[in-house]
Formats: sequence, structure tokens, C-alpha cells
Amino acid sequence: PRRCRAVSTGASYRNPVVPGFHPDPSVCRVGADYYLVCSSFEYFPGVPLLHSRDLVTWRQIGNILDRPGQLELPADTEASRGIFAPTLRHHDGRFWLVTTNVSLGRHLIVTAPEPTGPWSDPVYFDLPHVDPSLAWDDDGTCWLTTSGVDAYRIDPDGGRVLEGPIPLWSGTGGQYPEAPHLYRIDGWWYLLLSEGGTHTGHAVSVARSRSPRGPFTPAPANPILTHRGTDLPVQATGHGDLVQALDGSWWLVLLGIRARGQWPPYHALGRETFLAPVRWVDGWPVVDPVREVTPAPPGSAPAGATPAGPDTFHDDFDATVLAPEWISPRSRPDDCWSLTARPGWLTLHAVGATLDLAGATIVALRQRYHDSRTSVRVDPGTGVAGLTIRIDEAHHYDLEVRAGIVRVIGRAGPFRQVFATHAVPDGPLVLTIATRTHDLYPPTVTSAADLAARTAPRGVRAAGCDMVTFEVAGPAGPVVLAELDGRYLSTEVAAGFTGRVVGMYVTGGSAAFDWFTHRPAAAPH
Ligand code: 6LW
Repeated sequence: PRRCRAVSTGASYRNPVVPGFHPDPSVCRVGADYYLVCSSFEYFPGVPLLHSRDLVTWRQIGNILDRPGQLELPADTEASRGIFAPTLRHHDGRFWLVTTNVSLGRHLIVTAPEPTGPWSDPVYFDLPHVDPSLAWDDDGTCWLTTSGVDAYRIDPDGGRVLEGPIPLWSGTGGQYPEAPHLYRIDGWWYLLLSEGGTHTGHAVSVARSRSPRGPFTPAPANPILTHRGTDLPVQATGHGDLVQALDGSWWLVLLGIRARGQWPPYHALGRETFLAPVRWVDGWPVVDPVREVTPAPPGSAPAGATPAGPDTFHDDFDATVLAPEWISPRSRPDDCWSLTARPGWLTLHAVGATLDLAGATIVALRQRYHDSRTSVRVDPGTGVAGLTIRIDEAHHYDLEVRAGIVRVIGRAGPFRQVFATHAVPDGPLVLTIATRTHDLYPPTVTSAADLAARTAPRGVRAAGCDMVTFEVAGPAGPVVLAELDGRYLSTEVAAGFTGRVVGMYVTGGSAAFDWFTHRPAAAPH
């Protein structure tokens, strides 16, 4: 895939540093290279792996769980189950990844000599809770911590628990003490954790001890980071992991949400990865509120970086392997896709007959921008194919072509409706789903004629809500078929831990896709 990056200047950087559904980030540095992983839930391949040289500009270089033997997602895996919060570490010449497959109820560790692999088969640990993390003592003792917060002394290669659970510290009383990480810094063991739940009550707290077994003394100013009860545009900040840059500066990667609409606000892109500078005051980490444009401390790693601007994801399907950004719900059997059947095209074969149930053939990308345009050129042949924007099987909008007719279909909870139909000639055509920020929720527009007839905006005022527009390219330019309220494809409606993805699908026969583009679009306001 070709990526185009906009260049801007100034000693500040843009958050989120990894936009779209990239929650529960964990980071490690090896020399001048930084590696980041995130949760992937029911999607295959699992655990996206990104690389950076400056902590700001991240490029996905793979997925750590990319074989069915590493990632068992039973066919009935519910949405937002599967792989929860991973931790990535480098120790003793190896990369270590620990995570939980919630659908199996097991923690697992995989290792690799290089971040690009090969990653080992899993070593399993049947212990309660989620959010496992790893830390090593100088004598090689390996500690596994989990939400709760408990520690276990383990043999990470042999899959044996040697001691524990040892209760460590559960934060300041917020719900769900989770995302614990132990760090050895200046003769102390610091325990960083999150509490308050992964929505707007989220907070990061810290304690320290001379021993990994405790007792832990809380910082005098906990939580060290929370946006709860504020009107900051970034909300739900938490689930952080610390890293020291090559230049000695300290940073926190964390998750946050960018809420839209009012009232109540909602978020559609899932929990995203943010970066915050960390200062040390009297031996404790201090983190300022997280902003979308963050000044970088002078001389620090991101100060010299090109701030991440909007970029375009484009795939011509000229390669013989799928780019790492492509994900599929639950599995992607080898016989449901091909890049060689029709060179230069991605051919998909239907497995399931509906997007309303698990098992359909979908190849999708995480939606990155609130204002976005996603287009595909598809040759449906005699199949049923399209472009879908989805959170899960019960929450998706589809732009589908079948037998010379393009349809806009919406599914939200128990409701399913065809909003528009439009005749198209046989052969390849370009389908587009756009998302746009509006200050009104316009009444649902179900046809191009409706849209043209609307002379003045009417609707419910809601600054910054998002609308999803469906277009098909016609001989006289794009034809807008429908415009639907984006709230039904938000986490607040769908529930769960993921975010929107935009993907190609086939639910009947076979179809081929020539190219796919996802890019930011300027907001109309
Ligand atoms: C994760 C937990 C959480 O395991 O949500 O951020 C869960 N908070 O730490 C799923 O992402």
C-alpha cells in the first residue's frame, strides 16, 4: 500500500498518534526503535504491531497473532471478546508479548527474536482476570501481574506458576483496578494501574515499593491522570504504559476517546492511542491533561519529529500478501480470499450469506478519521458484494451491489432497513462511504431526490455529530443515495470495546476489488 503523509511544522505533535480503534496500547523501546501493540478482540489477525522512531509517527509492520494456532477464536466468539489488552516487552534478547484470550479464558505468552517474528506458539497460563503484564528482576525472576491487582512469580517459558497470587495494590478505590505494569526505576518498583473503568471515569494511578512483593506506597497526588468530569475534547484517558525515550525523556502511551455530538456525547472510532509527556517530580511521574495538539518538551524525542498529519491509506492489491492493516472478524480462511486469482485485484469468496451473523467474508480497515472518504472499485460479477461500515454484526451500514442494483442497507440492533436502491450498469463500479461532521442531525435522507429537495437544513442541533453518506459513481458524477445518522454505529449504542471498521465484503458468490482508498476529508464546517 502507498501512504501519503502531510507535512506540518512546529514542536508539537498531533494526538491521537494512532487514530481509530487501537485501544490498550503497550510500548517498548529497543535502541532507537519503538514498538507498540493494541487489543484486537474478535478480529483476525490479532494484536497489531506498530513501529516508530519518534513515538509520534507509527507504521503498522505486522500482527503478532497471525496464525490460527496462536489465535483461537471459536466461530461463536462474541463481538468484543477474543484478545484483550496485551503487554509488549523486550528482555534477554527476545520480544515478549503477553495477553488474554478472553474467549478461551486463558492468558498466553508468545516470544520472538525480532518484532517481525517468527512469533512462537503460545505458552498458556490459566489464571484469573485480564490485562497481564511482565517484568523481570535483576536475577531473572519473572513477574506476571494481572488486573485486581495481583502478581505471580512464573516460569514464562515453561508455563508454570511458581508463586502467587500476591495482592499488590488496587488503586485509590475506583472500580476495575486494571492495566497494571511494574517498572524498575532508580531502585524502586513502580506499579502503574488504571481505575474507574475504561469510559469517562478512567484514571491512571501509581504506587511504588522497594520490592515487587510490596508493600506499595501510593503517590501523594493520585490519580496522576484523569479527564473525568472535564469538558476536554479527549475523554476516557487511561490504560497507560510508560517508556523512556533514547534521549532520557519519559512518555506515556494511553487510550482515549474523541467524543462527538451532544447530549450525551458518543464515540464511533473506538478507543484510540494517545501520547503524553511525563515529568518526574519528587520521584513520582506527573502527566498533564492530554490534548489533540500537544506541545513536545524541548529537546525531547517527538520535538524533532514531523508531527503526524492526516494520511491516506491506499491499496491497489498489487502485492501477493495482504497488508497488515487488513483485519477480518474471527477468521480469514485461505480459501475465502486471493490476490492471485485475478492479478492486481483482491478476489473474495462468500462464506456466510449475511453480515448480520458471524462468518461473513469481510476484509476491513479501522476507520481513522471523523471526516473520511472510503472508496472501492468493485467488479461484482454475478456475486453479492459491497462496502460496509461496521461495529459488529448488529450494527452496520452497507453499500451493496447485486444484479445491477446498488442498495443502502442499515442494521441497528433489532432493526434492518433498505434505505435506497439505484440501478447501475454491469461491470466494475466505484462505491464510496463518507463520514462527515455536522452541526445538525438532518432528517434521514433516503434518496438523491430527497437530498436535492431539502432546501434548508432541519433537524436536531448537536454540534459535531457525524453523518454517514453513501455514494455510487455515475456517468455524470457521484450520486448520493442516502445519508444516515452515525450514532447507531457508535460504542454508546453498540456497546463493547471495539470501534468502527470499513470493509469490503462478499455475501454471495465471488467478487473482485481493484483498489481501496481511505482518506481524511475536510469537514464542511
Ligand atoms: C481491558 C481493560 C480495559 O482489558 O478494557 O482499558 C478492557 N480498559 O483494561 C478491554 O479493552
